[in-house]
Amino acid sequence: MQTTNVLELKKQYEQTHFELLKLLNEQASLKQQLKDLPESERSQSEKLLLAELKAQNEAGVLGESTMDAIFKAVMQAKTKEEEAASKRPMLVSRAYKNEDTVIDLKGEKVGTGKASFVFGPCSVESYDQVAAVAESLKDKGLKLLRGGAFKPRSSPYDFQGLGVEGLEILKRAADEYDLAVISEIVTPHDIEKALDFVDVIQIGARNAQNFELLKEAGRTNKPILLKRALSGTISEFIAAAEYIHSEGNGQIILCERGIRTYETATRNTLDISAVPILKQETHLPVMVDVTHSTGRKDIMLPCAKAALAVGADGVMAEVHPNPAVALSDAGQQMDIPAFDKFYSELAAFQAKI
Ligand SMILES: [Mn+2]
Repeated sequence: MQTTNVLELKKQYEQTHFELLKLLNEQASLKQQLKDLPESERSQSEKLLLAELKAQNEAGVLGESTMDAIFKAVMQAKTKEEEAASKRPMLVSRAYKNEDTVIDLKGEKVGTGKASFVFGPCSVESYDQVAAVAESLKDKGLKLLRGGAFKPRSSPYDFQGLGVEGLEILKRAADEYDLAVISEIVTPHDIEKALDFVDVIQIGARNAQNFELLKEAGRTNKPILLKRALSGTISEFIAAAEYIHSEGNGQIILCERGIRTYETATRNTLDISAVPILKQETHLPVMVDVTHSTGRKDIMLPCAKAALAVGADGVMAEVHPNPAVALSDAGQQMDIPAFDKFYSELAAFQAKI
């Protein structure tokens, strides 16, 4: 090959790069102008386009899989506008909103840096049972009462909760003792019903990726306490909160409740590092449920202290006036004297940090 010929070929080769880029830009510009048209109406389907392209390229030198790869990359090319949209920070993220979200529950402000406490029985069983715990909360100057009316149990033959009757009991006790109620709702069609009874709707670990339930909760203006899924990663947890926020409700409390690991010494493994990560990544209050994460009364206090030490906005634990006869989680609920001791030691620790 003659030198001049090579120089000419090199020039032509280089020129194709510019032509290709120019064409790609033109294509993106046309796509932008057609953006209000549904994708199916902009051109033939990608499949037909590719088939036609391959037919035209029969005499070409590009290999078939290379053609496929180039075609795919070209079709996925984003305009500046599309690129910016895909990088938009999530509504729950610190990048989107830097200041902490504070949630006011009948005067108890969650997310200010001063920890809040949520206590109550696993399941609502009777008015007297709930009232005994409510009275104990009131004596301590506490404000947040939990109790399960709808119980998503691992077995369908286990106690499923009192349902609406349970919500009525919680509401009555909350009114009488001036408390705010947190209770779990398990199906989208019960959300509206719950609005009359509860101050906070809990979405439990088993439903943390029930996206229709999350969206329905997002369409209310009730604060939501969202638990981490049984085997949920932190990013899945944040995405679940985003499902709620994306529908308009930004009043979300995240609750770390332990994750499933190979460890059997505890019911779940309390992921204490999730607390500072969630505080860093999101602007939402973060609580720690020490009952379901540990499943052990003997280590609940040190774990609750650890939660406060790493910056949790609150601690949740189960209390039952007579745990031995509880219809669910009998082994891990504190009785009232144990609760008194637990709370006084935790409050003393809180005062020191
Ligand atoms: Mn429980």
